[in-house]
Amino acid sequence: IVDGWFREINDQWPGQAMTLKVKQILHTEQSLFQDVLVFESETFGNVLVLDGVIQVTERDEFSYQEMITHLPMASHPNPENVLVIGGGDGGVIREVLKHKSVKKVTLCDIDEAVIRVSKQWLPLMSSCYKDSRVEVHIGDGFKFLPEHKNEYDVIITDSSDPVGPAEALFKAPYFQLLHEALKEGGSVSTQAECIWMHLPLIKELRATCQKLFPVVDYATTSIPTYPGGNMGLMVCTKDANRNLAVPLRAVPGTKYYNNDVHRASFTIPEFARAMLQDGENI
Ligand code: AAT
Repeated sequence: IVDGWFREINDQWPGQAMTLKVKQILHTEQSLFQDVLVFESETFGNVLVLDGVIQVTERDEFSYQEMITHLPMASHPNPENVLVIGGGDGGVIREVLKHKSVKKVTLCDIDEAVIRVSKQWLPLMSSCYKDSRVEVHIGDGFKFLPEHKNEYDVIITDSSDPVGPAEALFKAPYFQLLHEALKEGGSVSTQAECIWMHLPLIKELRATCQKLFPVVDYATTSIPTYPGGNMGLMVCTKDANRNLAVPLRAVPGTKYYNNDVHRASFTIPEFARAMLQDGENI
């Protein structure tokens, strides 16, 4: 923070940085895994930052959390048992619980500090922790999955970026574990970076997924406080006959997601489509 502005300077997005005006710092701590900061911003509400990287702001979090959740959930015929890896702020659980079919949602975040701090400073995301269908496990998603085979209808990986504790969550062995933890016909979605700067990583991730899942698709959502203002989501299913871009039902109480947005989100700009689908280099 310099002169009252938080700057998100990071090697993952060289030469650019989101800047937010700080009203007051609410919490700082070095947890076992990362540097945790919460501040109140001038125009984006409270902001959670891990290792210098913006995770959520109260103003625009719904765009990402609704999309990463409802793309796999609304295209699944009957999601009952759901797992969230990461997502300690609680926003994705809040979205999962909007589906009437859900009987249980388990959250596995590596860092208890994120959950604790979110309960205090991000109540609109974390209030769902009180719901009796929610179970919380503190631990590494990579270690949690091998103990859970053939168990979940949908698994959502709401992880931080591939530097630090989430690095393993972007590689092939993790996707193999996801595949094994899913029931027949299950789907996954994962945070999949930004077409403006991470196309090679996205392409590799997509190839990894295609080796395991018969259906793999890539969607994007618009979000001002993530790098490049655009966030990608990789969505895969074990059901060879499913079209992930087709929602099977409406979702109540959303602010970004609707069934038209669902269908449209899988249509991506030509430069990204060409590289991901035709293998053209940009
Ligand atoms: N809901 C949007 C916020 C996130 S949070 C990402 C979460 O992933 C953090 O709470 C972090 O503690 C958790 N996490 C990181 N690594 C692991 C792991 N190995 N196992 C389980 N949880 C993990 C996403 C922000 C995206 C940022 C985009 N620039």
